[in-house]
Amino acid sequence: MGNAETIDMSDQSARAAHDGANPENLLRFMTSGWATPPRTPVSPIEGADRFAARRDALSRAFPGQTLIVPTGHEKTRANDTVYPFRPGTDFYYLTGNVEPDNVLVLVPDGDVHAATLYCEPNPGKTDAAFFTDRAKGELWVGPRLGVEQTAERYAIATKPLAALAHDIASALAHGAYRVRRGIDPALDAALPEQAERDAELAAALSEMRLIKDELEIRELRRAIAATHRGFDDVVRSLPGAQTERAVEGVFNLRARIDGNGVGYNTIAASGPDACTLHWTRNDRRIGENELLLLDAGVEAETLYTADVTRTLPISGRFTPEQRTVYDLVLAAQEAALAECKPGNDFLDPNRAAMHVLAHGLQELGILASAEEALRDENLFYKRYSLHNVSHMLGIDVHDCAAARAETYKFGQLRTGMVLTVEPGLYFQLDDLTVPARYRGIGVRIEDDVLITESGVEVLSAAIPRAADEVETWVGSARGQTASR
Ligand SMILES: [Mn+2]
Repeated sequence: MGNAETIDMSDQSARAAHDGANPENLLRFMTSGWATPPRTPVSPIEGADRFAARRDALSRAFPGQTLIVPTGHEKTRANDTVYPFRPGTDFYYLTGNVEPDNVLVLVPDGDVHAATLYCEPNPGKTDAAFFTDRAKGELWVGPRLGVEQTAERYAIATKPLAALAHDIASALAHGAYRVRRGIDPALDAALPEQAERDAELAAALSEMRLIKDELEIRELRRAIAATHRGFDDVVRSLPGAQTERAVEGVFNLRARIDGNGVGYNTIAASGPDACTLHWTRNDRRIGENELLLLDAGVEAETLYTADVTRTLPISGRFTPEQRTVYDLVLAAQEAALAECKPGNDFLDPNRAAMHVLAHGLQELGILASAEEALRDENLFYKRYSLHNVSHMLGIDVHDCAAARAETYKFGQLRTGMVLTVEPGLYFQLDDLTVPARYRGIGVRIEDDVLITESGVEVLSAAIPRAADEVETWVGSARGQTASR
């Protein structure tokens, strides 16, 4: 048994250095004279039964063992300011709950488990903390939902977080446990390491998420539709956009209006910055005849995120070199999409795309021999394409990351999986193996797809993709501005 009794759930920062002290008289004055809050009933979240079904499935996978899944805490940005809170993915998948600090505990109860969500109480204004505690006080950061209302809203038994340490300690006294590590440092420190057992819990949770249900697919569609609006906003702004940062700002505004925000940091890469895969500095001025690679996704209020990339000619017209590279990447994507069907290897779309890219690179005189480049002991095409074309997509942009290789990377595509298909070519400015006229060109085309019984549905198909469509899309925005 660990030293779970010592888990420190107390808050760190009651008062900041620049706050004054509160005299006793003020404390008395502040805690009196408030109306009794109305006890408004809370309606259950949509899909409460699905969250319960997921907890049941997890319970069946680990009979007789205590399972602990925390959501994590707010992270300090500097001193007493914090980043916006993002719930732990697995915790959210099992509860739908979005408040920080909470912990889900499944304790064996006969053949099944009893699930309890530990959360922060809402003491209202009966306790001076409501105005003295900057981190959790109601007047500083807004009220918590509280123990009773959390139970109603999320259709799950609840207890105050203060009871967590004691309850975990007594559960552990009766048997084995597993904890979702890497989310809550205090819990991790209090529970002795058992790397393999805890990794198995993380893998099981990731593998549950490999197949999406109808509600999840609906939320992904919403996130993708919002992302489409964000791309439209960017395209409309392009004639006046002078910097990558302006592009990022336009997309992120849409993400904040239509969802929680972005599902990952927006990549707004102009010109040669597109050759840096995860370019998020976004600090460059955009040149007139350059490409803009925009890799961005809106996260829906339910945390499901899109992940879409388009590469746009700023002027509304691809140069011949840009067009050549673009069409090659598009052909690779089409070849990959044709391999997206149930029963195929997860890696089949990647193999198809790399075959097309390697042969295209040979035609451009960049690779001496595509067949040589494709051999396992060479993989020379990777110098220009760098990454595989697919990853799972869901609550996390790189979803199901803890799944075992045999169920994900070396597994098969199955109906209900949602993944990206995103080939790219990146010709670095200083790459002497590339003809000078192609250097500094980076192109990625990324769509989000659902594996269906009959093959594949491209969920992001409404966002212009073929080179002519992209030119029309960007060009029409330029036309409107020119007539201003
Ligand atoms: Mn992606």
